[in-house]
Amino acid sequence: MIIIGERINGMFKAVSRAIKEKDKKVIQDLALKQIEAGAQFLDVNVGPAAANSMEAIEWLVKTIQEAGNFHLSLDSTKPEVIEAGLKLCKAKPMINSTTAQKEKLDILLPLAKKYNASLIGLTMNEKGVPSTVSGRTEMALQILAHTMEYEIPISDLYIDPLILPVNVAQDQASNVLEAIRECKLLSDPPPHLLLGLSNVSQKTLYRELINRTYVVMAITMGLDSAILDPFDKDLMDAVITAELLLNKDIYCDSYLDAYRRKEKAVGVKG
Ligand code: THG
Repeated sequence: MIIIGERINGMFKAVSRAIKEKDKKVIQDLALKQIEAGAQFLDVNVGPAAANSMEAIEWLVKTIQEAGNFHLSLDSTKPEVIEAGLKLCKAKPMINSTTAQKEKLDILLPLAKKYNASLIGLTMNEKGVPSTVSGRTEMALQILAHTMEYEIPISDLYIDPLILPVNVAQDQASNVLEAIRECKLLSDPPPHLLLGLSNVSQKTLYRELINRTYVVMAITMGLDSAILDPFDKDLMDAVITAELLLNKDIYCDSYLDAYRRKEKAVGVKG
C-alpha cells in the first residue's frame, strides 16, 4: 500500500494556527512523525481558512522540506496553488487532484508532465460525484484516456472514486467498493486506486472502527493507496495484515515489524 499521511491539512485547527503564526515546529513534527509511522507521501492542504493559499502552500512545502525531502501530495482545487507547490518540490510529487472535466484535465495533465508528478484523478465532474458505479467508472475511463493522450505513464495515475461519509450517503460505500474493482479492469497495467479514507467516517461515532473495517474491504477490491491517518496504529496494522492475507507478503511471526522495516529500507514504491 502506498500511504499518504493526511495530517498536514488546514482542516485541523493546530495546522491552521501553525500556518497563520508561521510555527514551523508543528508542521515539521507532523511531517517527521507521519513518515516514521509509515507514510510514503505527505498530503499538503492549506485548508479553507488560509487567507493567501499560494503563499501558504509555498511556506508549507519549504517548511516540510527543511525536515527532509519527502514526497508531497499537493492537495488543492486551484491549479495555481498546486503549481506554486510543484515548483518547490525536491522529491517526485503528487498532484491532488484533477476531476474528469476536460478543462481541468487540460491544465493538470500538462502540469504533471512538466514536473514529472503523479496525478490523482477524482471520478467527478462539474455536475458532482456520480451516485452509480458505472458513472464513476466512466469518469475514470475519461481520465485514463486523457492520461494516455498526454503520454503520461499509467503508473503515475491514481484514480479516486471518492468515498463520502457513511452517515449521509450510506449506499455509496458499497458502490465505491464496486467501482474500485471495475476501475482495476480498465487498463493493463491498471491505474492505482486511491481513497481519502477518513471521509467515510466524518462525524460518525466509532470513527476508527469504520476506517479500519472499510480500508480492509477496499484493499480486497484492489485499493493500493490511501490518504489516511498514519498515527492510527490499529489502522496501519489492519492495512499490513490485509495485504498479508491477500498473499502480497510472506508470513512470518513478526510480519508487522518486518513490513515496517522493509518499508523504511525500500522507501516509496510504485
Ligand atoms: N480524496 C483526495 N484528497 C482528499 C480527500 C479525498 N483530501 C482531503 C480529504 N479527502 C482527506 N483528508 C482528510 C483529512 C482529515 C479528515 C478527513 C479527511 C478529518 N478531519 C477531522 C474532521 O473533519 O472531523 C478534523 C478534526 C479536527 O479538526 O481535529 O476527518 O477523498 N484525493
